[in-house]
Amino acid sequence: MSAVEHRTTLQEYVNSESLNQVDGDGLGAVIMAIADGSIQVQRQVQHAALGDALGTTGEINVQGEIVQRLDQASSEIFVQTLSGSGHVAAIGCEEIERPVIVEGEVADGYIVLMDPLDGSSNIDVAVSIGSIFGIWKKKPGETVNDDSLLRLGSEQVAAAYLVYGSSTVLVLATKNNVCGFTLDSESGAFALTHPNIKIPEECPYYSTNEGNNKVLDEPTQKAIANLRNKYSQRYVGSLVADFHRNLLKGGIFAYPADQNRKDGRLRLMYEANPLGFVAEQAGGAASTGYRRILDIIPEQLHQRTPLILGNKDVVEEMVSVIKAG
Ligand code: FDP
Repeated sequence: MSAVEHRTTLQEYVNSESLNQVDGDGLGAVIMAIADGSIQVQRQVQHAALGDALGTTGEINVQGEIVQRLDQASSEIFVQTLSGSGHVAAIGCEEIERPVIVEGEVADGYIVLMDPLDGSSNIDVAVSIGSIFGIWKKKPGETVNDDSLLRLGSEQVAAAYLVYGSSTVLVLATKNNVCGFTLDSESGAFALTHPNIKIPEECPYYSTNEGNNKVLDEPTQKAIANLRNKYSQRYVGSLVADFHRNLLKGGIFAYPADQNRKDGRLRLMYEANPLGFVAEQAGGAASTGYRRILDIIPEQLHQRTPLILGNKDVVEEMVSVIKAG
Protein backbone atom coordinates (compact mmCIF):
# COMPACT_ATOMS: atom_id res chain seq x y z
CA MET A 1 0.00 0.00 0.00
CA SER A 2 1.33 3.45 -0.91
CA ALA A 3 2.09 5.70 2.07
CA VAL A 4 -0.48 8.24 0.87
CA GLU A 5 -3.45 5.95 0.26
CA HIS A 6 -5.18 6.80 3.54
CA ARG A 7 -4.41 10.53 3.25
CA THR A 8 -6.09 13.39 1.42
CA THR A 9 -4.04 14.39 -1.60
CA LEU A 10 -3.44 18.01 -2.57
CA GLN A 11 -5.62 17.47 -5.65
CA GLU A 12 -8.49 16.18 -3.47
CA TYR A 13 -7.94 19.03 -1.02
CA VAL A 14 -8.13 21.79 -3.62
CA ASN A 15 -11.29 20.21 -5.05
CA SER A 16 -12.99 19.61 -1.69
CA GLU A 17 -11.98 22.86 -0.01
CA SER A 18 -14.13 24.60 -2.60
CA LEU A 19 -11.27 26.99 -3.25
CA ASN A 20 -12.63 27.54 -6.70
CA GLN A 21 -16.04 28.61 -5.41
CA VAL A 22 -14.67 30.88 -2.69
CA ASP A 23 -12.00 32.71 -4.62
CA GLY A 24 -13.14 32.25 -8.16
CA ASP A 25 -12.62 29.70 -10.82
CA GLY A 26 -9.12 28.37 -11.28
CA LEU A 27 -7.33 28.84 -7.95
CA GLY A 28 -7.08 25.06 -7.60
CA ALA A 29 -5.47 24.88 -11.05
CA VAL A 30 -2.91 27.55 -10.07
CA ILE A 31 -2.01 25.60 -6.92
CA MET A 32 -1.66 22.36 -8.88
CA ALA A 33 0.58 24.18 -11.39
CA ILE A 34 2.83 25.18 -8.47
CA ALA A 35 2.81 21.58 -7.21
CA ASP A 36 3.63 20.17 -10.68
CA GLY A 37 6.48 22.66 -11.11
CA SER A 38 7.83 21.90 -7.66
CA ILE A 39 8.11 18.18 -8.44
CA GLN A 40 10.28 19.04 -11.45
CA VAL A 41 12.36 21.50 -9.40
CA GLN A 42 12.75 18.98 -6.58
CA ARG A 43 14.10 16.42 -9.08
CA GLN A 44 16.57 18.95 -10.43
CA VAL A 45 17.69 19.90 -6.93
CA GLN A 46 18.20 16.23 -6.00
CA HIS A 47 20.17 15.42 -9.15
CA ALA A 48 21.95 18.70 -9.80
CA ALA A 49 25.40 17.56 -8.70
CA LEU A 50 25.12 14.30 -10.67
CA GLY A 51 24.00 16.13 -13.80
CA ASP A 52 26.64 18.86 -13.49
CA ALA A 53 23.85 21.41 -13.02
CA LEU A 54 25.28 23.14 -9.93
CA GLY A 55 27.20 26.42 -10.04
CA THR A 56 26.46 29.75 -11.63
CA THR A 57 25.30 30.82 -15.08
CA GLY A 58 27.84 33.64 -15.08
CA GLU A 59 25.02 36.20 -15.13
CA ILE A 60 23.97 38.80 -12.55
CA ASN A 61 20.22 39.06 -11.92
CA VAL A 62 18.08 42.17 -11.45
CA GLN A 63 18.87 42.03 -7.71
CA GLY A 64 22.58 42.37 -8.48
CA GLU A 65 23.16 38.79 -7.36
CA ILE A 66 24.98 35.97 -9.14
CA VAL A 67 22.50 33.68 -10.90
CA GLN A 68 22.81 30.00 -9.98
CA ARG A 69 22.00 27.54 -12.75
CA LEU A 70 19.24 26.03 -10.60
CA ASP A 71 17.74 29.51 -9.98
CA GLN A 72 17.33 29.92 -13.70
CA ALA A 73 16.03 26.39 -14.30
CA SER A 74 13.44 26.73 -11.49
CA SER A 75 12.28 30.07 -12.81
CA GLU A 76 11.74 28.60 -16.28
CA ILE A 77 9.89 25.55 -14.90
CA PHE A 78 7.41 27.57 -12.83
CA VAL A 79 6.83 30.14 -15.59
CA GLN A 80 5.94 27.24 -17.85
CA THR A 81 3.61 25.38 -15.45
CA LEU A 82 1.87 28.57 -14.28
CA SER A 83 1.43 29.96 -17.82
CA GLY A 84 0.09 26.57 -18.90
CA SER A 85 -2.52 26.43 -16.11
CA GLY A 86 -4.86 28.63 -18.12
CA HIS A 87 -5.66 30.71 -15.03
CA VAL A 88 -2.60 32.92 -14.58
CA ALA A 89 -2.65 36.35 -16.20
CA ALA A 90 0.80 37.52 -15.07
CA ILE A 91 3.87 36.27 -13.24
CA GLY A 92 6.40 38.33 -11.32
CA CYS A 93 9.66 36.54 -10.58
CA GLU A 94 12.66 37.44 -8.47
CA GLU A 95 14.94 36.30 -11.30
CA ILE A 96 13.19 38.20 -14.12
CA GLU A 97 13.34 41.98 -14.44
CA ARG A 98 9.92 42.60 -15.99
CA PRO A 99 6.67 40.71 -15.34
CA VAL A 100 5.70 37.86 -17.64
CA ILE A 101 2.29 38.78 -19.07
CA VAL A 102 0.65 35.54 -20.16
CA GLU A 103 -0.64 35.46 -23.75
CA GLY A 104 -4.34 34.78 -24.30
CA GLU A 105 -5.17 36.39 -20.97
CA VAL A 106 -8.07 34.83 -19.07
CA ALA A 107 -10.82 37.05 -17.71
CA ASP A 108 -10.67 35.77 -14.14
CA GLY A 109 -6.97 35.16 -13.98
CA TYR A 110 -4.59 35.28 -11.10
CA ILE A 111 -1.35 37.15 -10.60
CA VAL A 112 1.46 35.11 -9.11
CA LEU A 113 4.66 36.56 -7.64
CA MET A 114 7.40 34.09 -6.87
CA ASP A 115 10.87 33.37 -5.62
CA PRO A 116 11.42 30.18 -7.63
CA LEU A 117 14.45 29.05 -5.62
CA ASP A 118 15.02 30.63 -2.24
CA GLY A 119 18.29 30.09 -0.40
CA SER A 120 20.65 30.30 -3.37
CA SER A 121 23.78 30.23 -1.22
CA ASN A 122 22.74 26.80 0.08
CA ILE A 123 22.10 25.19 -3.33
CA ASP A 124 25.59 23.79 -3.86
CA VAL A 125 25.96 22.37 -0.36
CA ALA A 126 22.91 20.08 0.01
CA VAL A 127 21.18 22.32 2.58
CA SER A 128 17.38 22.87 2.54
CA ILE A 129 16.13 25.40 0.00
CA GLY A 130 12.64 26.23 -1.27
CA SER A 131 10.23 28.14 -3.50
CA ILE A 132 7.77 30.88 -2.45
CA PHE A 133 4.53 32.10 -4.10
CA GLY A 134 2.05 34.90 -3.43
CA ILE A 135 -1.27 34.68 -5.31
CA TRP A 136 -3.53 37.62 -6.10
CA LYS A 137 -6.74 37.72 -8.10
CA LYS A 138 -6.66 40.04 -11.07
CA LYS A 139 -8.97 43.02 -10.61
CA PRO A 140 -12.30 42.60 -12.49
CA GLY A 141 -12.07 43.81 -16.07
CA GLU A 142 -8.43 44.85 -15.69
CA THR A 143 -6.06 44.64 -18.63
CA VAL A 144 -2.89 43.45 -16.98
CA ASN A 145 0.27 45.55 -17.28
CA ASP A 146 3.44 45.93 -15.19
CA ASP A 147 1.64 48.02 -12.55
CA SER A 148 -1.01 45.33 -12.02
CA LEU A 149 1.55 43.39 -10.04
CA LEU A 150 2.08 46.12 -7.44
CA ARG A 151 -0.58 44.85 -5.06
CA LEU A 152 -0.92 45.03 -1.30
CA GLY A 153 0.11 41.88 0.56
CA SER A 154 -3.24 41.95 2.37
CA GLU A 155 -4.98 41.42 -0.98
CA GLN A 156 -3.44 37.97 -1.50
CA VAL A 157 -6.03 35.22 -1.84
CA ALA A 158 -3.51 32.51 -1.11
CA ALA A 159 0.19 31.93 -0.60
CA ALA A 160 2.31 28.81 -0.76
CA TYR A 161 5.86 27.68 -0.27
CA LEU A 162 7.90 24.56 -0.81
CA VAL A 163 10.79 23.26 1.25
CA TYR A 164 13.17 20.89 -0.55
CA GLY A 165 14.68 19.34 2.54
CA SER A 166 14.90 15.89 4.11
CA SER A 167 11.39 15.64 2.69
CA THR A 168 9.63 17.90 0.18
CA VAL A 169 6.79 19.82 1.80
CA LEU A 170 4.26 22.19 0.25
CA VAL A 171 2.53 24.58 2.65
CA LEU A 172 -0.62 26.28 1.40
CA ALA A 173 -2.33 29.19 3.14
CA THR A 174 -5.82 30.37 2.28
CA LYS A 175 -8.05 32.53 4.48
CA ASN A 176 -7.68 31.28 8.07
CA ASN A 177 -6.32 27.93 7.03
CA VAL A 178 -2.76 26.72 6.60
CA CYS A 179 -2.05 23.11 5.62
CA GLY A 180 1.12 21.20 4.85
CA PHE A 181 1.43 18.42 2.24
CA THR A 182 4.37 16.04 1.93
CA LEU A 183 5.49 14.69 -1.44
CA ASP A 184 5.29 10.93 -1.74
CA SER A 185 8.07 10.22 -4.20
CA GLU A 186 6.59 6.81 -5.10
CA SER A 187 3.20 8.05 -6.24
CA GLY A 188 4.30 11.60 -7.13
CA ALA A 189 1.37 12.99 -5.08
CA PHE A 190 1.39 15.53 -2.28
CA ALA A 191 -0.47 14.14 0.75
CA LEU A 192 -1.94 16.11 3.64
CA THR A 193 0.38 15.61 6.62
CA HIS A 194 -0.02 18.90 8.52
CA PRO A 195 -3.70 19.95 8.66
CA ASN A 196 -4.68 23.33 10.13
CA ILE A 197 -1.24 24.60 11.12
CA LYS A 198 -1.14 27.19 13.91
CA ILE A 199 2.12 28.64 15.21
CA PRO A 200 2.64 27.12 18.70
CA GLU A 201 2.24 29.57 21.59
CA GLU A 202 5.72 28.84 22.90
CA CYS A 203 8.59 30.47 21.01
CA PRO A 204 11.74 28.40 21.51
CA TYR A 205 13.79 29.83 18.63
CA TYR A 206 15.05 33.03 17.05
CA SER A 207 16.60 33.11 13.59
CA THR A 208 18.82 35.96 12.53
CA ASN A 209 22.25 36.51 10.98
CA GLU A 210 24.26 37.34 14.12
CA GLY A 211 27.17 38.38 11.91
CA ASN A 212 25.25 41.54 11.05
CA ASN A 213 24.93 42.66 14.66
CA LYS A 214 27.68 45.30 14.43
CA VAL A 215 25.95 47.09 11.53
CA LEU A 216 22.51 47.26 13.21
CA ASP A 217 21.27 50.50 14.76
CA GLU A 218 21.10 50.63 18.54
CA PRO A 219 17.37 49.93 19.04
CA THR A 220 17.59 46.89 16.74
CA GLN A 221 20.70 45.64 18.57
CA LYS A 222 18.71 45.94 21.81
CA ALA A 223 15.78 44.01 20.32
CA ILE A 224 18.07 41.24 19.04
CA ALA A 225 19.85 41.07 22.43
CA ASN A 226 16.42 40.43 24.02
CA LEU A 227 15.89 37.50 21.67
CA ARG A 228 19.40 36.19 22.36
CA ASN A 229 18.74 36.26 26.12
CA LYS A 230 15.47 34.35 25.88
CA TYR A 231 15.63 31.90 22.98
CA SER A 232 17.90 29.39 21.23
CA GLN A 233 19.30 30.43 17.89
CA ARG A 234 18.54 28.44 14.73
CA TYR A 235 19.68 29.93 11.40
CA VAL A 236 19.81 27.85 8.23
CA GLY A 237 20.28 30.88 5.98
CA SER A 238 17.43 29.83 3.66
CA LEU A 239 14.45 31.98 4.63
CA VAL A 240 11.93 29.35 3.65
CA ALA A 241 13.59 26.65 5.79
CA ASP A 242 13.99 28.96 8.78
CA PHE A 243 10.37 30.07 8.45
CA HIS A 244 9.06 26.51 8.09
CA ARG A 245 10.77 25.37 11.28
CA ASN A 246 9.49 28.39 13.17
CA LEU A 247 5.95 27.88 11.83
CA LEU A 248 5.83 24.29 13.08
CA LYS A 249 7.88 24.65 16.29
CA GLY A 250 7.36 28.32 17.18
CA GLY A 251 9.95 31.00 16.58
CA ILE A 252 10.82 34.41 15.21
CA PHE A 253 12.85 35.26 12.09
CA ALA A 254 14.44 38.71 11.80
CA TYR A 255 16.32 40.28 8.89
CA PRO A 256 16.29 43.97 9.86
CA ALA A 257 17.66 46.92 7.91
CA ASP A 258 21.30 47.75 8.70
CA GLN A 259 24.04 50.19 7.71
CA ASN A 260 24.82 48.21 4.55
CA ARG A 261 21.23 47.31 3.67
CA LYS A 262 19.18 50.40 4.42
CA ASP A 263 16.03 48.84 2.91
CA GLY A 264 16.66 45.40 4.35
CA ARG A 265 17.77 42.36 2.36
CA LEU A 266 14.64 40.38 1.56
CA ARG A 267 12.16 41.03 -1.23
CA LEU A 268 8.74 42.42 -0.33
CA MET A 269 6.79 40.91 -3.21
CA TYR A 270 8.42 37.47 -3.46
CA GLU A 271 9.33 36.67 0.14
CA ALA A 272 7.92 38.98 2.81
CA ASN A 273 4.34 39.26 1.50
CA PRO A 274 3.73 35.55 0.85
CA LEU A 275 5.34 34.37 4.10
CA GLY A 276 3.69 37.26 5.98
CA PHE A 277 0.34 36.02 4.68
CA VAL A 278 1.10 32.43 5.74
CA ALA A 279 2.24 33.62 9.18
CA GLU A 280 -0.90 35.70 9.75
CA GLN A 281 -3.26 32.91 8.65
CA ALA A 282 -1.46 30.63 11.14
CA GLY A 283 -1.91 33.15 13.99
CA GLY A 284 1.49 34.84 13.64
CA ALA A 285 2.61 38.27 12.48
CA ALA A 286 4.94 39.99 10.01
CA SER A 287 6.39 43.48 10.43
CA THR A 288 9.13 45.73 9.12
CA GLY A 289 9.84 46.81 12.70
CA TYR A 290 7.56 49.82 12.20
CA ARG A 291 4.55 48.55 10.25
CA ARG A 292 2.65 45.48 9.16
CA ILE A 293 4.26 43.93 6.06
CA LEU A 294 0.89 43.24 4.38
CA ASP A 295 -0.02 46.98 4.54
CA ILE A 296 3.00 48.21 2.55
CA ILE A 297 2.00 49.91 -0.70
CA PRO A 298 4.59 48.56 -3.15
CA GLU A 299 6.44 51.00 -5.39
CA GLN A 300 8.63 48.56 -7.30
CA LEU A 301 8.36 44.91 -8.13
CA HIS A 302 11.81 44.05 -6.80
CA GLN A 303 11.81 46.28 -3.72
CA ARG A 304 13.38 45.10 -0.50
CA THR A 305 12.10 45.29 3.04
CA PRO A 306 13.24 44.62 6.58
CA LEU A 307 11.36 41.56 7.89
CA ILE A 308 10.39 40.34 11.34
CA LEU A 309 8.25 37.21 11.13
CA GLY A 310 6.81 34.60 13.47
CA ASN A 311 5.01 34.34 16.82
CA LYS A 312 2.71 37.33 17.12
CA ASP A 313 3.52 38.31 20.71
CA VAL A 314 7.27 38.02 20.12
CA VAL A 315 7.09 40.04 16.87
CA GLU A 316 5.06 42.70 18.71
CA GLU A 317 7.55 42.82 21.57
CA MET A 318 10.47 43.22 19.15
CA VAL A 319 8.62 45.98 17.29
CA SER A 320 7.93 47.83 20.54
CA VAL A 321 11.64 47.74 21.50
CA ILE A 322 12.64 49.04 18.03
CA LYS A 323 10.01 51.78 18.10
CA ALA A 324 11.00 52.86 21.62
CA GLY A 325 14.40 53.80 20.10
P1 FDP B 1 19.93 33.65 -0.52
O1 FDP B 1 20.59 34.96 -0.74
O2 FDP B 1 20.91 32.53 -0.25
O3 FDP B 1 18.93 33.30 -1.60
O4 FDP B 1 16.53 35.29 -0.29
C1 FDP B 1 17.67 35.73 0.27
C2 FDP B 1 18.28 34.78 1.28
O5 FDP B 1 19.06 33.73 0.80
C3 FDP B 1 17.27 34.15 2.26
O6 FDP B 1 16.77 32.91 1.83
C4 FDP B 1 18.07 34.03 3.53
O7 FDP B 1 17.28 34.06 4.69
C5 FDP B 1 18.98 35.23 3.46
O8 FDP B 1 19.09 35.59 2.09
C6 FDP B 1 20.35 34.92 3.99
O9 FDP B 1 21.08 36.08 4.01
P2 FDP B 1 22.50 36.18 4.77
O10 FDP B 1 23.42 35.27 4.04
O11 FDP B 1 22.86 37.60 4.67
O12 FDP B 1 22.27 35.74 6.18
